[in-house]
Amino acid sequence: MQRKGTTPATFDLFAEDTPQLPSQEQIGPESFVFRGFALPFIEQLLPALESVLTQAPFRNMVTPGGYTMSVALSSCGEFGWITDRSGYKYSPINPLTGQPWPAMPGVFMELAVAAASAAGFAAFVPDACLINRYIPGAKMSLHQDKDERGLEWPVVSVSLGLPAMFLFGGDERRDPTQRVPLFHGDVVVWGGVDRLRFHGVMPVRQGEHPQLGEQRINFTFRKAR
Ligand code: MD3
Ligand code: FE
Repeated sequence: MQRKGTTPATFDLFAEDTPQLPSQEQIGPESFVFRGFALPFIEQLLPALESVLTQAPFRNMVTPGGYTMSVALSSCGEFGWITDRSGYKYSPINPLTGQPWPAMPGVFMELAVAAASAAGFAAFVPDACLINRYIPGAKMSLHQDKDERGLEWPVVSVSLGLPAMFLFGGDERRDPTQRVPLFHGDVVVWGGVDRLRFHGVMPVRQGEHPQLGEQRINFTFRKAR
């Protein structure tokens, strides 16, 4: 997957189809893609991520249906997202360590607040950041995010590493989906009428990212309570 904005611009006199980063796209009435929005934060973001993962390592969770997710998960902030035999929920304790989740690093919070505000959601203070890791082949099936109590708040997502094709559906599982490619540094904000739309991620393709290697990492910032 080649990102348009990274092709050399030499003699490109008609460059309107090769937007420079950062740029903004609207994919729903209240959903926005901010291309490259996380790039100015990267130098601080990656060491903060390392520190979180040392305290709360990734694990492949098993759904209540007995299916082991191909996406590995961790969390930071006041609440993390867990599954057990009884279902999915937010918990202040990491069941793997018996400890509270690592605090949300300052740079994570700054990035989430800035992106929400750029999309018109003022005063967004997330209390949970879910961290997903996709190795090549990993995918996320079409689903809704509705375990949060504060559905009036948006979700902010940050994509790092290998690119992925995001699937954005409608309010019903059977509704058609639009495909949105997401690249290293892209930030997406979903809120309002788009908050309960079905969405998923197609299997991540084999590749090697210069900074993150053979993986895609996605942060989703939410207000869980
Ligand atoms: C649209 N993660 O963790 S982030 C998830 O790339 C999840 O890892 C995907 O879906 C990923 O639940 C996609 C994008 C996302 C997150 C929440 C949404 C899109 C959303 C909530 C409502 C609508
Ligand atoms: Fe989701």
